[in-house]
Amino acid sequence: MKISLENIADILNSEQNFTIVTHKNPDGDAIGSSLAIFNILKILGKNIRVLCSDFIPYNFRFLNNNYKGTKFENFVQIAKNFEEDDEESYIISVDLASANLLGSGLCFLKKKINLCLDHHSSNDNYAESTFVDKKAAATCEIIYKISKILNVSSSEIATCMYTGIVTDTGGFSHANVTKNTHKITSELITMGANNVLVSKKIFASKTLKEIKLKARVLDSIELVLNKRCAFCKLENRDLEELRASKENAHGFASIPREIENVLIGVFLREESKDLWKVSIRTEVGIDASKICKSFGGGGHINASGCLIGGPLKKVKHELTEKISEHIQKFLLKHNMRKNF
Ligand SMILES: [Mn+2]
Repeated sequence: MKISLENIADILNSEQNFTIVTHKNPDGDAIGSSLAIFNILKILGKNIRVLCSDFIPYNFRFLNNNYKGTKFENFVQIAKNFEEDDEESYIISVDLASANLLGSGLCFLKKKINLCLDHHSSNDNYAESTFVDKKAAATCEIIYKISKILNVSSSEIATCMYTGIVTDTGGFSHANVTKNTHKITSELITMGANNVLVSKKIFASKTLKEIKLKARVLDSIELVLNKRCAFCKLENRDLEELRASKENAHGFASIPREIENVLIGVFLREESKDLWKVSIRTEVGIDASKICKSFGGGGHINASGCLIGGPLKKVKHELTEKISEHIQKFLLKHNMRKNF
């Protein structure tokens, strides 16, 4: 069932106990929107907790200064305890396109979500009430609108929302940025968002291990389909050799698309033996979520993901076949030459 922002504000005012959940492998928007709502509801005097199946990457932990409930590091533990908890709670999901993305720690909540706030075009309507704004660059843009209706603001809330927007737009560089995104961002800075701190933590706080992992990713780049598609990868072997963990392996998905003339960039990360996490980034006019959907995944129009099983060679072959169709269609539409 669809719900209006006004009705959402009414619910936040009338309910007392809340649980916020978001997707596994949380990104800046998942964390920013969870904690923005947390801070809003705290001001409204509510009981609230935030749950996530996975740990929060270390470079987002600066946001937990105001998170008095529990430490981020304990999210996984809280999720486990919560299962035995019988306390009535209104459950809100943020930035969660499908209940399957809750991850193993929270899958017991799959059918219990009361309200979903999201901006993914692939949202599959799993919640009792759903508000999806496909034009919003980040879920945090939606949370911002709710905070305006509730007339609640603080610099902590603004910093959380700013984090979600700056990460989901790749530092305001993706095609999802609208004039509204800039308008909201400007108002967030007026509200006291610490934009300098956020940019420093997100774009300039990499560990040496992360930079060395990035070197491996760069070294693996391979161009196919007449240099219109680029692949790169990170294997578990790379992590082992550099004594790095999966936590250090983030922010690589956009790399292959940075190459001139590449229309589709693919980053492959080895999840486990013969299982690859695929991140696809596309040029405007090519639907990444369609490509990923054919492999059981989804996401945004220019940034999507899926999981594909099998040896690397087979996975790359399957992806190349599918990607080739999309590139040919794009080139034809734009009267560009195709040589493959
Ligand atoms: Mn998002």
